[in-house]
Amino acid sequence: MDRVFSGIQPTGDMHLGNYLGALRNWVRMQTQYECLYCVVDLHAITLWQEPADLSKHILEVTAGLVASGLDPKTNIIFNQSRVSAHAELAWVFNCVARLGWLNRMTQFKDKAGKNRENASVGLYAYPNLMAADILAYKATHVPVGEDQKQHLELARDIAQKFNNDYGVEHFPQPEPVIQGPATRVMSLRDGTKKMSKSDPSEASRITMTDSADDIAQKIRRAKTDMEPLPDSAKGLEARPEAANLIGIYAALSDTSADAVCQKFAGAQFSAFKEALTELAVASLAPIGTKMADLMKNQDYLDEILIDGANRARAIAEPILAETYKIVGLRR
Ligand code: AQP
Repeated sequence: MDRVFSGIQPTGDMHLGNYLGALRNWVRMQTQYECLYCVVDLHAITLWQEPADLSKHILEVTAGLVASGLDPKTNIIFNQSRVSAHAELAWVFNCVARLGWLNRMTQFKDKAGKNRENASVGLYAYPNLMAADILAYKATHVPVGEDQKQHLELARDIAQKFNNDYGVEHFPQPEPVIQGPATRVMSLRDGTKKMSKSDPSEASRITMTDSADDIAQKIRRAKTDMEPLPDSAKGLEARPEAANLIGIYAALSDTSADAVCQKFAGAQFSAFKEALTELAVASLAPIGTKMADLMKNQDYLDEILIDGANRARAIAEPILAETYKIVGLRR
């Protein structure tokens, strides 16, 4: 049976990259698949999180998922630390994955930076936990942004090595689902850097709780070049900031970058930015308002996470038990 798993870290304010790269696809998939959407709080602590901020962000992200249109009754929405199968299976995978595989992970290199010796072991082993997140449910489809493609490939390698080592067909090969014209939304301040929750510059990202004024100001200040807009997407080559803004417009209006270029061919950025602001506010403001409403009822958000975790556990525990048996940890 087809099953979807995907996760989001409660490391800060959810942004337009999370929305276009992941969330919008999650909402679309909820009618076609059995879906598990996880607030991956164990992943979050691979980098330092202030405890009070972390617990607030877990609820905010939960509110963001529901406000974006995910139904907590039909989908399983929960936070990772409530289901111990994730951590338990991750340990098994720590013993399956090879050091050489993890050494190739670009996200570790980016996040550890120059001070690699001082990075947490958790940050290094992050992809093994991600493989466990997916395979604890034998998920077949994983909707993610472009930045997670390499980790998904590693999850496939782990599933295959486990099956080969033990001579079983236990874990499926999960398929990445990377869809839409904005699978990698870039920073508004630097078109070569991914839009990210942890970028120190607030101006680099549009968050899902930004007011209409904030959105307008951030788009107005977004870095661009001096050329007018081209008449086709080909003209965006070597213009990363222009390509990013056109990609965002295309994703928000459900069209292609080519169609957006045709519409604004020859226009100056000032006019295009006004149109983009209008579109971004129309898409995000209702979600932001709903999130704020949901945050007023934190008991309800806790109930969603507890109920989701109970349902997730019911799927993961038999799969973990079977895994332990295959490995020889149980008779
Ligand atoms: N800029 C992006 N463009 C498209 N998709 C993106 N995603 C993240 N950034 C972009 C996708 O959103 C989902 C959840 O991501 P995450 O929060 O688990 O982790 P991340 O990829 O590390 O996101 P951030 O915002 O950059 O967080 P920090 O700063 O904490 O590392 C994933 O599917 C991701 O692909």
